[in-house]
Amino acid sequence: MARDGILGTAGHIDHGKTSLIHALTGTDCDRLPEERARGITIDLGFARLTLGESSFGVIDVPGHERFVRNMVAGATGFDLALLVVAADDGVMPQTREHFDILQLLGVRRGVVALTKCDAVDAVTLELRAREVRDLVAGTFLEAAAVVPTSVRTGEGLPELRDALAAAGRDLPPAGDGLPFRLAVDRAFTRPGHGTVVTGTVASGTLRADEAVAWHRPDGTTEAVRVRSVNRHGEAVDRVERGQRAALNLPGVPLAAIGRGHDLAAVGYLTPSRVLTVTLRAAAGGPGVPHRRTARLHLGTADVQAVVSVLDADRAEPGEWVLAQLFLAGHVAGVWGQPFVLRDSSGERTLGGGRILQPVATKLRRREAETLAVLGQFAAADGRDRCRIAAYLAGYGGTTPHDLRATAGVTLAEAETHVESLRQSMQLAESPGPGRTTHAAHIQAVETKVLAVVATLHAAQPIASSHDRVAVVSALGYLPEAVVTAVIEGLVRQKRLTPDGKRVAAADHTPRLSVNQRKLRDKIVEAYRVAGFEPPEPKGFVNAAGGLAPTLPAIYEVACAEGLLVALSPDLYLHAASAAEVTRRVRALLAGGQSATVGDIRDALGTSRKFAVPICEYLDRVGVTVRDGDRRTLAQRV
Ligand SMILES: Nc1nc2c(ncn2[C@@H]2O[C@H](COP(=O)(O)OP(=O)(O)OP(=O)(O)O)[C@@H](O)[C@H]2O)c(=O)[nH]1
Ligand SMILES: [Mg+2]
Repeated sequence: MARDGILGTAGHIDHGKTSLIHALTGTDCDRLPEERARGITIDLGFARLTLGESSFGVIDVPGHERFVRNMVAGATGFDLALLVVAADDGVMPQTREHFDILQLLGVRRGVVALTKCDAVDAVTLELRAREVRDLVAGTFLEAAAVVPTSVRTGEGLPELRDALAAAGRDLPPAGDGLPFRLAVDRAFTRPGHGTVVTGTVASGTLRADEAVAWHRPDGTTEAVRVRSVNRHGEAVDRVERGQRAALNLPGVPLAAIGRGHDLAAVGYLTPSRVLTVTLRAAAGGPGVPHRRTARLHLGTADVQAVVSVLDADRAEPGEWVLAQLFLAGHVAGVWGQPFVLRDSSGERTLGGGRILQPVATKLRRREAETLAVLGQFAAADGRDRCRIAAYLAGYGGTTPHDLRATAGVTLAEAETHVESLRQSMQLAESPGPGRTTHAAHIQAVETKVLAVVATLHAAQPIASSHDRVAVVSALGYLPEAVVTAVIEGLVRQKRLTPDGKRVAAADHTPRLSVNQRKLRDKIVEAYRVAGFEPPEPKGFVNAAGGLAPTLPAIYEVACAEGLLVALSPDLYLHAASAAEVTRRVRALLAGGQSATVGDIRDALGTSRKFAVPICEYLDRVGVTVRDGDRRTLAQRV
């Protein structure tokens, strides 16, 4: 089915672009007074061209070298390029530069018009045609029609229409399943309506009355309502990818919005000042060295950027590199989005490429593993892109919603791919609802957790298990939720053995049997409840039944595990009570105070029977020192 597309001009100044569009459409795109006075195009012009059953939004660009930035802003949405070369002048600098930009932006279809053919003889015309063929050899225009035209005589205009209709046939369907996105290229007010912005719909569909996210270059985002949607001056129900659209935003002041701002489905894009990209230095240019300052043209945005070349010292002319762009302002991009880099003075095109990470953090240069992953990312299919995006998202993982922008897939595709990658164990659950991460990250944490547990066992071979908190804190540099989830996963996989809030390695031979551990838990609980008036071990003989002979071993393990603290033979405190004792005695003796056993007994609210061994314990562990019958805090060295 025929669909609308965007037809855009390209070519050197004065080569007859605007005249040709006028002849084809009846619209004079030079609408600014200054353009009319100077006879040149300064900013983008818009028209509409009907070719058979297809209708094209036309964008006429300026050829002047000083306005290439406007050309780039328009060219970002071209489905079909009309490269204009004047037969009298031939291929000129902006013919080449515009043509480079079309290639960098990934334009795939087009036609060449050899204009002003009334002004040259047949031999010259033939020469120019050959010049053009040389220029386009090996590019998307290699097989394009080259049509001699004249707006003076009308020659070639029907042939040009036919050639454009043929080249514009079978455009990819509009319904791309992606959320709505549009880069604003113009803003104005319509009396009685308020602010109107225009742009080319880059993806998705927008209906009148919908809310969109308005992303500004300062990094802020605001939800705004689109009151009405216009196409070519008519109100319509909706606009879709590849169409020119005028959107009425009644709540937005004209001065607040303009070229370089983005409108997108709410929750789709995230503005960022760091991008990871694949970058090709322009073939005829100076190359792009590491740390080069440049201007990034993305959508209609034009932002100062510093290039960090990740896998080389520089991109030689014509060469692809992996790079990061550090920006002076925010841009809201998606995976695969094309961009152009020009030098800071706006004099030449340095290169261009595609976004790999629309929201990136600084990557270390020359890190082989990351570079290999990024290298695959540029050429990967949708499923692999989801896998790689999940890998790049790290431990925190990603959701199918995120993957729309970070992997350039639809929500339905993301859900299918995530499911299939989970089935094949390449993705794994990550903490948080609906989040998955790359299995490699989980495996790396699993390895670390198992190593920590092994170290704890080696340090205390007698302990049957170790507190999960000890494992989590040993890996304090990783997100706690991730480590906790990995421990649970290892327990489910039976690679760790659970023991209440504690865990043991699956191959660890515990000192205590399951029943002994149950008894240990009961005893420890009794000590916890008893506080500073602990029970006697022999009190558990009855409860232990057949296990009674093993009570000493159970106490030994409970102490090794840090659950009980031994004060003297047959006298134990719960670990929490022992900590509380230390805290209270420290408070009592603070500021150089001294105290007798009786004072300490009163401070703890216990009896002399326990206070004496408690004081001896405090001397032993270096909390207090004894001098006669008084104690003071030990001097800490
Ligand atoms: N003889 C002749 N002159 C032409 C033809 N087409 C355009 N011109 C003239 O060339 C001059 C430039 O034409 P424009 O259409 O403004 O050129 P442009 O490529 O749009 O220029 P910029 O937008 O400034 O880059 C004008 O004076 C036109 O009258 C043609 O087919 N034959
Ligand atoms: Mg013009």
